[in-house]
Amino acid sequence: MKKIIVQIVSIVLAISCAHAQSNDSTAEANKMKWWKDAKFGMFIHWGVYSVLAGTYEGKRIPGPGEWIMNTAKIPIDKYKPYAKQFNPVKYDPEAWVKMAKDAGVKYIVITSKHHDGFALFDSKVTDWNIVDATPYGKDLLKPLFAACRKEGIKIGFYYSQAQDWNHPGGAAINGHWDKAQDGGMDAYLDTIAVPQVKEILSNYGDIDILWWDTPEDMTKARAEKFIPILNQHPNLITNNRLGGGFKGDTETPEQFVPSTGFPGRNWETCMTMNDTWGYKSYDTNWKSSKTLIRNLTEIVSKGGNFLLNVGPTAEGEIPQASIERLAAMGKWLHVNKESIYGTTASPFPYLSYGRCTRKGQKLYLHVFDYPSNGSLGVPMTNKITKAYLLADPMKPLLVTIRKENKHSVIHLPKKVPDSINTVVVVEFKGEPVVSPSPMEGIEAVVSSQNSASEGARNLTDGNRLTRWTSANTERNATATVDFKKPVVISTVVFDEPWHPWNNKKQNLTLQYKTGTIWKTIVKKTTKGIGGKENFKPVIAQYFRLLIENKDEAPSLLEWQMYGPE
Ligand code: FHN
Repeated sequence: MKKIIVQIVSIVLAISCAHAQSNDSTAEANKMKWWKDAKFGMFIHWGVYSVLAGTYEGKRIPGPGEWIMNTAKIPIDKYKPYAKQFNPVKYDPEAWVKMAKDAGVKYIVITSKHHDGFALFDSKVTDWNIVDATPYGKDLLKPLFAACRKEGIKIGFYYSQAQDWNHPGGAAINGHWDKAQDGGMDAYLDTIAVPQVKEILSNYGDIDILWWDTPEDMTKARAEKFIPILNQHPNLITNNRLGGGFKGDTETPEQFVPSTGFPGRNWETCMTMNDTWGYKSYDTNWKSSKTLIRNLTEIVSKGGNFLLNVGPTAEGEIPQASIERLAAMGKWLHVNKESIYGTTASPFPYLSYGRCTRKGQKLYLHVFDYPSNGSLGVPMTNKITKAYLLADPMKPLLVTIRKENKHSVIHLPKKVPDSINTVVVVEFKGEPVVSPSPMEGIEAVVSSQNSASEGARNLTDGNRLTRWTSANTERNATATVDFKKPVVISTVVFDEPWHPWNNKKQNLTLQYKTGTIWKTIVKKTTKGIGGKENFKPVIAQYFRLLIENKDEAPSLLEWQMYGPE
């Protein structure tokens, strides 16, 4: 009898746990719904550093503009007076929000306080803020919040919870350089960071995102100081940078697009348009609109969001170069919005000509490299019921079937409709059944492997989450595949297991065998996240990859090759 009662209790417990869990995951999904659909946000880095604009005492200081105090080791009593020149009289938050909205931006995240500890809001816990320390004297976040609400744009505040170079006890990457910075970090968190986070979460109404940054010296106990506040805002989206092991809602790759995205996690690539977040008067290394539109597309095709930065001047103007780029993105999005917002990731691991996004029974093929013969391969076996250009939906495109590689072919107009990214819509039946890669089922013969768990089979298994690593002592590894018969190859893709910040490099050489000679097709130095190369079709049975890593055992997550689609 006792046994039966125990069993019943455990079943009831299991059911209620499962119920609670599904309630939790429903609440989580509801909370993230708008964010997942939004895809495109605008980051704003703005503060006293914008006055210096990259120059201190006549010297151009390297690195990002908002780091100038740390990089140039400016003492507090020399940095603080610059606030007297922070007078953004040209600040027009309504115009900023309108410009962002026209660009297709769905949310804005602004630095409420960056690492220099300066608050852009009317803080009562320190006078190192816009109201008390500057001639401008008015809260900058309040009118931005109001403008965003008016225009239906979501709003988030960035808050540097750990680093603070102007309050005693605040952390500093590379250490303090001014005695006045010394103090207890716990006291700093209790008297400045925690109360300020309460202020930004309650001064204006409910904000949508709280964006932590650089969890330097943040232990679990220190991070926990913020949790009760967060618990009072169940709809607030937070990122993974609080520290102390808190995962938050989003992963935040910075300045790069991860090759695999983050399966099972929401993620957002944040990126600058030039080489700085905060304004630098002489940084003109602007990314082109083409790069930015393609970055947005690539990120969305991998299931992520793009948070693209602008750094306004101390007078309150967004640089013209940023305005132009945002306008170009808006122009492209105006025609192609359906292929970005509310979409999910591509069903195809790779497409030689570009990227793909999906909404229900529609695939959006984003064509970066327009086929010279006008034939666009769709590597899936599903029946395609309709195809057309998103820019010209009334004109159907001819679809034929290429039996030999189970692809459909869309016949495109000869003249390239959009040289940056032509979007072709494909309507199809069923769930996508992707045609196998030519390397599927073929295991590479490698010069060595570290262990069975990082063995050769991981290299070509189609799973970019498993990894092959050569023996510890190896620096020049080889991997060879035998297709058993001649095949046509025109694209190679590599995925690597590192973050670009790890500064890892590998030299990769792809070769094919003709007679007894190995001939080189592609040579590439990768930066830790792999890459893709298209080349003139090569017919061969044997291909090999030479992987040189000068610092450690060569390693790859995946090596795949494809023929023309
Ligand atoms: O140090 C900051 C940097 O200034 C900038 O704010 C970026 C944005 O993601 N975050 C930090 C570096 O990761």
